[in-house]
Amino acid sequence: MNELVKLTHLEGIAVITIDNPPVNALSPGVPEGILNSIQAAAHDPAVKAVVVIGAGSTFIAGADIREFQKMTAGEKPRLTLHPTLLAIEDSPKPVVMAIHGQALGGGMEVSMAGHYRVIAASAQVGQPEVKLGIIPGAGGTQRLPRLAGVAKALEMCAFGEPITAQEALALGIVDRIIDGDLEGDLLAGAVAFAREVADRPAPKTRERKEKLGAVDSAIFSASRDTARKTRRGQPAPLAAIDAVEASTKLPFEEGCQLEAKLFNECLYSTQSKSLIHAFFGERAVNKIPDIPKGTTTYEIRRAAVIGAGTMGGGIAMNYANSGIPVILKETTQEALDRGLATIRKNYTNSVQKGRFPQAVMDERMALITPQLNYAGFDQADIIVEAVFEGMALKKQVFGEIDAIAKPACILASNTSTLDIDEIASATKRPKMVIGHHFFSPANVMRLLEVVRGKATSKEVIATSMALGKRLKKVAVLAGNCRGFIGNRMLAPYFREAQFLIEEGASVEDVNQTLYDFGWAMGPLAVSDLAGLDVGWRIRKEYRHLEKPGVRIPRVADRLCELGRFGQKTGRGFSKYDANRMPSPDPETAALIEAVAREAGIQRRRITQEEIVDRCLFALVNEGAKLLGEGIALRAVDIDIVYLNGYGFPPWRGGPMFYADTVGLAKVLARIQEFEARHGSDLWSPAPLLQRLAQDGRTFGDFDRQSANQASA
Ligand code: ZOZ
Ligand code: ZOZ
Ligand code: NAD
Repeated sequence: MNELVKLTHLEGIAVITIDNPPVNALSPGVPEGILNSIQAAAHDPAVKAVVVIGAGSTFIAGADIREFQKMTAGEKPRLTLHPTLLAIEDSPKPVVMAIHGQALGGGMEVSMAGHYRVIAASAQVGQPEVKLGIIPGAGGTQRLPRLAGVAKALEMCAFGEPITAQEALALGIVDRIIDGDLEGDLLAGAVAFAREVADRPAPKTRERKEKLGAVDSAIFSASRDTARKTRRGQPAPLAAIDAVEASTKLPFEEGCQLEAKLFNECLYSTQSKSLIHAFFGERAVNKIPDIPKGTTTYEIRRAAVIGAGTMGGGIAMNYANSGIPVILKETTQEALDRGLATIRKNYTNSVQKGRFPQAVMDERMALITPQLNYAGFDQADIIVEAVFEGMALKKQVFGEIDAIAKPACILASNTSTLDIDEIASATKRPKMVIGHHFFSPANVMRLLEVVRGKATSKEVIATSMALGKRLKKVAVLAGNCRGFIGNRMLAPYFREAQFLIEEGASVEDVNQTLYDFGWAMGPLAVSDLAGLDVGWRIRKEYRHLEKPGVRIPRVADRLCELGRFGQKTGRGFSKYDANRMPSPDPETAALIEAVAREAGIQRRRITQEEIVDRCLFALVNEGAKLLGEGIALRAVDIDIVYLNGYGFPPWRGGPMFYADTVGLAKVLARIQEFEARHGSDLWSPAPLLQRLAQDGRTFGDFDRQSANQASA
């Protein structure tokens, strides 16, 4: 019917194949191709029924999201789906949707317009639009309740998680699972099904009512409560709930009109632009200009981790979770036992929450071999070092593992800030040395910052990026400098948070204001989570670089001197109970006042605006500096680091995207104000930021220009 949609025939069954690689997104032309094919089949007397199937690895992954980007950038909409879906549903010949891979978003909506659905056992279906800050826009919120029932439709549309083929069958969303993994099995099964139903009256989803009756309205308020709690600050889940509720109150067409109105409101919001930016950003970070796809990678079958502290234990869990056996080495039995007890506690929590059964926990625990020596390290394909932050210790450990590891073993450091090249210099194989910077809690945070030393080989980088995916992380490549991308920016962010408490804000003011901005945790809470002693060790490493007369934060060091390292000791900026719940610590408050007094700081009332601007723009300014230096490949890489490693609100798109939405001229002006007040040592504006602001450009423009130059 066109390039994207093909119509063929199999003895009385019309087969419509959507062929728009890589994921059969609904780009302009696809809905039209389906519509034309349906009409041709309707008019062909030889056709008894119709099968719609996807070519390649999936059915349909949804609307072409790039079209949404074009629309919000001012282009006229080129995509319409609703009329095509009505035409499918009104087809006089039964239409069977044959789903493999994924039927997501608009893909799920297409499938629900069919009269029947068959599905491969490994496939998934879902309405993930809310993850892009939008809601289903082609009747999904109206048809899904009619098929799955209101409660499940509500959950799927408001929270976006896909479901398995088996669940879809149990709910009545699909009619049959087709077994068989061979190419052609699904088509054969779908065609056979189509023959079975060819003579039956075809049920139209939009006319079905049996699952809409007797709905307890309490489910909507309960769902709104959950959305407000778990999707804090996001209107799209609430809009999805409104639209699903409408399916129980309005006729189908009116429900669709309300859905379309809400869809448009969501689509043209900054939140949706931010989340779509993050969606493509997560895919962009894999593209490294000098490391082409297909670069040889090392096989990773066995791993070893050194240090079973806050990070080492979590890193070992990541390997075990991915089925990779991992040795966990410590220096003392006590530290090893403590590390293992934390791992066990984390897994037990997950089992208790029903995340996976006890048997899975047992399998994972069995993959972790705790020990106090280097036995078996000669078999490891990768060794990850996670000992205390200190160059002398790191070099000692790297010297030791260099002597034991096989030549093809990757030697990775989880250092937060230290020079990867200097660490590599302790080995005879600097090309095998790389930073694998995980984030606390390492079993939870999705980021893996991969730090490239000057000698690191391309194969080691390519392996690290692929390994990130295997460990279910988002890997972002960073250059080697103090703190790389994430922590280099974190330093001024934490600095301002501490200055603000010295100047008059309370710990709770700072944490709450940034939590309200959308961060998963405030900065002082993150310091307590990571361990104040980690930053203390870092500051001691770099103390010789401090410039006399330049103000530095003092409170964290003073807490460390008192043995208050944060969550791990139950006290830090805040106090913690056994369940990590914080409460204000009056002793810390007194300490802060004492520090301020000693430094001659006149405490004053600090506004929330000042807290947000000082912390956020310190972050952005440092981001712009390291972007200008080439430490990050793109501004979006920085965004992905912050979204996945530090709990930055996804609906603000990351710090650089946030700065774009504020306007770089405004951001620069505020930084210049802070420079005038607090000095150039702390607040000199990044040259790149100045350039972009002067030219009226954005970090997004910078990325586009870099991409154009790379492809020229
Ligand atoms: O790609 C994974 C995925 O989850 N995709 C997005 C699924 C999604 O969110 N679908 C909903 C879209 S919004 C929608 O459909 C609204 C709606 O209700 C329609 C209403 C229409 C109303 C019109 C009114 C104006 C997936 C699980 C599918 C595959 O994962 P993989 O890891 O195998 O592959 P990826 O993620 O690396 O993707 C491969 C390449 O495909 C690009 N891509 C994926 N989904 C896309 C898409 N491009 C455009 N639109 C999509 N829906 C992806 O960017 C990647 O590209 P490259 O260049 O990096 O290779
Ligand atoms: O609040 C969420 C979050 O994302 N917080 C931000 C965390 C963050 O910023 N991490 C980065 C720290 S900095 C770092 O790692 C880099 C570094 O090198 C430090 C160096 C020092 C600084 C140098 C300066 C120059 C968080 C994920 C923590 C919790 O999520 P929620 O708020 O949604 O709460 P929950 O309770 O629903 O938790 C979600 C799942 O996470 C599990 N969990 C929470 N805290 C944990 C933990 N697991 C282990 N250890 C912890 N401390 C929790 O059990 C839950 O699990 P599931 O199974 O229910 O999903
Ligand atoms: P931690 O103090 O919790 O754990 C360090 C562990 O290493 C201790 O259990 C210690 O006994 C052990 N250790 C010391 N020397 C050892 C050796 N020679 N062999 C084996 N084990 C040894 O510290 P952490 O927070 O897990 O930090 C570890 C590393 O990870 C540091 O480089 C740190 O900068 C980095 N890091 C920390 C965080 C964080 O948030 N805590 C995040 C990312 C990276």
